[in-house]
Amino acid sequence: MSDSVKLDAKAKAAETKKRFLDVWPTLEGQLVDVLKSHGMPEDATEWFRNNLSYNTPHGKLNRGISVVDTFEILQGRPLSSEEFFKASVLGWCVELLQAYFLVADDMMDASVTRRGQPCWYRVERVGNIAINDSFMLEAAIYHLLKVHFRNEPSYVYILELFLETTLKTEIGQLIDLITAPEDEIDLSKFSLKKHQQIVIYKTAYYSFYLPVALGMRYAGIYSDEAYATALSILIPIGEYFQVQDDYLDCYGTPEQIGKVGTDILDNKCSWNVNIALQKANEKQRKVLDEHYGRKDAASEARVKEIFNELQIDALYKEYEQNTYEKLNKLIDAIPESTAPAQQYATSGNVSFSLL
Ligand code: DMA
Ligand code: MG
Ligand code: MG
Ligand code: MG
Repeated sequence: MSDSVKLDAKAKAAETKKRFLDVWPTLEGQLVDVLKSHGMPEDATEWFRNNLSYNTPHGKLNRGISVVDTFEILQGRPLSSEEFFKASVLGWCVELLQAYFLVADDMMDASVTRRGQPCWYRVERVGNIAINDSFMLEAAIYHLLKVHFRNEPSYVYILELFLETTLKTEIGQLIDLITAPEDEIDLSKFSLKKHQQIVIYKTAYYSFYLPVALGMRYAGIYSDEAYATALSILIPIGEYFQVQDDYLDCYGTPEQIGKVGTDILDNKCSWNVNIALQKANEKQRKVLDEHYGRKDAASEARVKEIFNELQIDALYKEYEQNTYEKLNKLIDAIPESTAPAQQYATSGNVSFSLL
């Protein structure tokens, strides 16, 4: 791509993000109105408004915007304002799904910060109410879908996509959590195979397949083959994305990732520890066995020392380069007949910058 085309793509992406963000206040207002229509007291409506605004619009928004991009690429022309709005509603529903998962995930992972602010359950007066708040973020999805999509031919397909993807993600969270028991640390139970299954279920489906499949459903695509093709490339991209999340849990700065890593303390079957287990000599393995998953900073530091000795960061860079090439090959192998109109694709090569 030439520099000017790249610049155009960047300017267009910034413009789309701005327009996408502009849709949010309308949706937030419609959701808060639900509580008002039930005659709820002011403190309840304000609580729900805070829940929505604290947890929904402050992320990277890649997932939500990806619905809009997919829909526009498939139309092969700029969207009307009505079309942009409706595709954005679907995008915001993906962001609400993400908010719902993250509020719960941060409680389950005992995390401290998210998107550069305290995790919702750690905000004053919230605590365990965050459990119900996460349910309300999920319920918000189905309210918005009913208001905006009930008369669309794609309505049932869209509902199915949200429901089935939610189940997959929850299965993923289940295996993530039971592979990381707090009181029974046994690193011999970890493997890269297990890790792959965890990350595909807990992350890849909802973060990568769901937004694209929603754009396709709304565009009226019915071919099973088209969804299978989308899945065949989006699941490996999602897997790569979660490997990067695992890597950054240890190697990213809080400023960079907006959160403080907890994977070592939490005994998580993460990419880093699986690679370390493959490379460790007997002495290093002993340190990992003794210190991984222990809830103290000194143990965490000992594990990080071993990761550094084993040069996990260099191994990650190698993995990243190989995966980038592999993913581009997978994309290039998709037959032209199933590829969308090229002139509206924002880039020929996928961009894997995920921060
Ligand atoms: C996140 O896995 C998965 C879901 C479904 C939220 P994670 O706990 O590694 O995410 P994070 O590092 O953002 O807490
Ligand atoms: Mg987490
Ligand atoms: Mg988690
Ligand atoms: Mg993580």
